Amino acid sequence: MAAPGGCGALPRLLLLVLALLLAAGADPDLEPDSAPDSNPAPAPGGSCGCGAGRGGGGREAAARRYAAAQGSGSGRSGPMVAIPGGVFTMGTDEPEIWQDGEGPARRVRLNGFYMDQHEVSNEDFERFVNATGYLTEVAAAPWWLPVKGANWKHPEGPDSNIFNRMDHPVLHVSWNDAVAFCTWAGKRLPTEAEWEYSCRGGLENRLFPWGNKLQPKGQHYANIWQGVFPSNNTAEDGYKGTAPVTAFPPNGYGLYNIVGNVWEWTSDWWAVQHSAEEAHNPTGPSSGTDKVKKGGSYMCHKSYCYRYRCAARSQNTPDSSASNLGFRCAADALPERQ
Ligand SMILES: *[C@@H]1O[C@H](CO)[C@@H](O)[C@H](O)[C@H]1NC(C)=O
Ligand SMILES: *[C@@H]1O[C@H](CO)[C@@H](O)[C@H](O)[C@H]1NC(C)=O
Ligand SMILES: [Ca+2]
Ligand SMILES: [Ca+2]
Repeated sequence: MAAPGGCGALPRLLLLVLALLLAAGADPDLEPDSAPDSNPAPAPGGSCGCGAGRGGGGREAAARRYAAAQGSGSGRSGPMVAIPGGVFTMGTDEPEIWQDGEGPARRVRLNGFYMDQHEVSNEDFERFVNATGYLTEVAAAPWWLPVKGANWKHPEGPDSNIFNRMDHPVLHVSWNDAVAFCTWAGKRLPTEAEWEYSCRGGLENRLFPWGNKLQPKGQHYANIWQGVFPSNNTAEDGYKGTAPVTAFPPNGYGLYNIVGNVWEWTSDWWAVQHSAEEAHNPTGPSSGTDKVKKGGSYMCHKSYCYRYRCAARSQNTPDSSASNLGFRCAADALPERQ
């Protein structure tokens, strides 16, 4: 079995691990800290006895919390950029990871909209939690906590904190949490098409937001993984984990870290078949089980997760959260309070 994205030089052991994980249906980008699917085994020793998966109770509770968060505030999160309407080529006819549904290339027409200039930061999210008392899905699932004790305030478990990284992206937030935040801020999640159009920054047919070369003139343009995964993270780009949300040069639309740093939730349901017909403001399938995430993360390397490209995509269930998955919001009009 070939690892997605091509992996000529991978050691045999890593290939074997990959093959096992793929066979087990794990997320192929091999992200060890990623939340499992929506139906993990209950925490060892943790006896909730409820028999529900992580989404059990969570889904309904999240809906309740989301409803509670609605209408409780207007725009109070990071600055937005006006993205001009236009037509662009979404996806690619030269997919690097064909099973992700990167193709076909298709013309998509979008109305103008606004996009957060950067990923939602810990500070942004704390302002939201302070104002609403919102509990994230992970924090609201007590039986889940003993597994690692990780949540947005304690990204690596109970002994960790975010005090010295308030300007880093918020982590361990589910799709439902992201929707709650954007709604509170007077915004919404971007569609996959809006996200990809934003990523391309006005360039056509390029791999990355800045062009086709990963490191023009040797410079790093995104926070990804350098070194041998998973044993040796050399952090050549300056960051072993997340970076501040405004690190690295912005793209043509003035957007930071649109690829790399953390994956970003979009509003679309996941599917891998797409019509080649031109579309106008597409919003994806009307239903599904997973939501589309875009942009790759600080854990991505070409050898196993070549997904820090604008056309690349992956998915998680809406109640999943992970140490490398965040979001940014979009809007049709600027919220009243910036
Ligand atoms: C949230 O509330 C705490 C406690 O009042 C305060 O110290 C902190 O600065 C607030 N955070 C933000 C982002 O406003
Ligand atoms: C990690 O990779 C760097 C650069 O290739 C190398 O200098 C270093 O010795 C490696 N460290 C380990 C623990 O393998
Ligand atoms: Ca890095
Ligand atoms: Ca990102």
